[in-house]
Amino acid sequence: MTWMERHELLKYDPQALDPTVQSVLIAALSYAQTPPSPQKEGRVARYAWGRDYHKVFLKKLQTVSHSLSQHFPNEHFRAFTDTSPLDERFWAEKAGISFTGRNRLAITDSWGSWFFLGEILSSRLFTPTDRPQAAHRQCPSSCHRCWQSCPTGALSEKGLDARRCIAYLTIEHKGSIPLSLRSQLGDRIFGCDDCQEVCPFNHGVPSTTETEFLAWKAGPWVDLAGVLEIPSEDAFTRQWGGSPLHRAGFSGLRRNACLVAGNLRRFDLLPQLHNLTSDPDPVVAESALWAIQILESEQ
Ligand code: B12
Ligand code: SF4
Ligand code: SF4
Repeated sequence: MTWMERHELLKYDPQALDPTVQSVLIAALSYAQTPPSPQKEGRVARYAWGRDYHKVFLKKLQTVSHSLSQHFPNEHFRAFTDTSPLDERFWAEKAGISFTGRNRLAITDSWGSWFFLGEILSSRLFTPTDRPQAAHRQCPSSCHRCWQSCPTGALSEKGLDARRCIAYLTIEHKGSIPLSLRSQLGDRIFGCDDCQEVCPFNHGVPSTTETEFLAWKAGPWVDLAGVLEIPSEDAFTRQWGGSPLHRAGFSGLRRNACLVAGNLRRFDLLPQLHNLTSDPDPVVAESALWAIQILESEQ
């Protein structure tokens, strides 16, 4: 994520991004859903169960932008979610809709942290008409459940060490996952929700009504054999295009599936893993070999 260094100065200064910006309009879109039981294999973080929010949320923000442009024809409005250099949690806090918890996520009273953030950069100066509420809230001083629950110890008083975060390792990281962190992945094939699941603000939160999230593409679990057997990059894109899982890439998703197969002691997947040891992608081949070694040492 070296782009973050390049964006450092822009995170808190929208006018450095676009000198005409006068207001940042912040929006939140819930993706809250409860996982059905029983548990299966290849756990997927909640935000990725349905259609990619970059598409779903951006479309909504663009509709609002378009409508604002019609009301204020001499002004500019640009919509983003996730992809702007701005630190969206910081701006959500400024807007008064949330505070940033010890899990480093934006939290509101009614939605916990199960929501996406997006923004519209506006050349028109909007003046808030109500008083920010949530920005005054904070984590209870005695609560450190998110730190305690993190499987890799990525959270501490220093903040989040992204290099240890399973969300980073399974989604953004290219190449092999460090040996010392592989077993902590457990059954997680894409992303991680542990520091949100334990948060008291996330209990009893109403489900999202967004149909694009409720209609699952990946859903809460992904069949490991299916991922290990994807024959080509084209087949990968056909299956996962439009889902957040596409972000991990053909290499990353198969790498993750190998490690999860090892962690879950999936002896029945040994044939697929053996096939992958001769894969042209060295990261996938090495991850398959790691899983085989774990399984064979226990047979
Ligand atoms: C990069 C990024 C990530 C990275 C880094 C996360 C992070 N906390 O910064 C990774 C890939 C790990 C990640 C993971 C997730 N993300 Co993310 N991510 C972003 C993104 C694109 C940029 C955030 C950013 O600028 N971070 C950098 C700085 C500002 O963050 P910081 O934690 O305050 O930085 C401090 C630490 O890095 C620390 N530090 C620096 N070096 C070191 C070294 C050590 C050793 C330590 C301990 C600390 C440390 O110092 C920094 C300054 O205080 C935003 C979208 C956006 N544009 O804002 C989404 C965003 C924050 N992510 C989001 C989501 C949903 C997630 C996940 C929940 C996905 C999942 N389930 O797997 C996880 C949650 C992990 C967590 N507990 O934060 C949502 C959060 C919504 C909300 N309610 O808050 C956002 C806002 C996207 C969106 N548009 O909705 N994400
Ligand atoms: S997403 Fe998972 S690995 Fe990352 S900080 Fe939260 S609990 Fe830790
Ligand atoms: S688990 Fe506790 S400390 Fe962590 S974000 Fe939630 S309230 Fe804050």
